[in-house]
Amino acid sequence: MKGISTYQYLLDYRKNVGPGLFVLLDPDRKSISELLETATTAEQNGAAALLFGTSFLSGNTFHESLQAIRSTVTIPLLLFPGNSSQVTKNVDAILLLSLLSSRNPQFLIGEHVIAAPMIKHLQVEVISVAYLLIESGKITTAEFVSGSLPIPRDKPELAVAHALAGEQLGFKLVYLEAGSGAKHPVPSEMIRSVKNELTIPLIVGGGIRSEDGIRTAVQSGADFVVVGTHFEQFGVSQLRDFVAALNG
Ligand code: 1GP
Repeated sequence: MKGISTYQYLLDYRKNVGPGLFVLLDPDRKSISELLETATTAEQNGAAALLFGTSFLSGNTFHESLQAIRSTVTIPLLLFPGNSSQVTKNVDAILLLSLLSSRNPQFLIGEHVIAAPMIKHLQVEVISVAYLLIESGKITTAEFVSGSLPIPRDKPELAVAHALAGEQLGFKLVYLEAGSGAKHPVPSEMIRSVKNELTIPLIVGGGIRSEDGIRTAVQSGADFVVVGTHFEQFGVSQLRDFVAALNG
């Protein structure tokens, strides 16, 4: 990755390697040694990048975990922050998420204003993300904490309009998010409809727990697929198979 931005790495990865797996590491849910094991297994088995963060920080090992991962793995480490308090320079880039599916100014722009001077000071790369919560069969932490309604899962046209607005506003990625531990992942039809209209890469995550789930997301148009809960619950023995499933 030497000499190029993390965003350019992601664009090149998609173009030259194909769809990629992002493994989500949540410092509230696992010990430092467990997070390290997941991170190293992800790296050894071809994950495209690691996401690190949590929607509701309740533990106190955030920085220690991040430092341990940062000093062990070389694949890109992307901050996936629940709010401005998680901003750090100890990552390759910050996914600056704006919750475009909400009408809650705090997560549309408020947290960003709080974080902006710190991000500028730290001189860390920022990748702006149009973040869309999709209804997934139960209230997820992200929905609850953001106090926002998700996009109904049977309204792909609403997801398309939000994603297009994100691209037109200059966001660099779109993320269709069913929520961590979602009962149902983002519907294929919605992924397909959004992908058809976008020129920027599409990330899909939430509730994906199997190779079939990966295949469905990728075949519907996901450029990057995020998996967190499955590896937290069942360990990383299937990680290699999940990466293989990206290619059919
Ligand atoms: C959550 O999309 C990610 O932000 C991953 O979801 O934990 O359900 O895999 P899971």
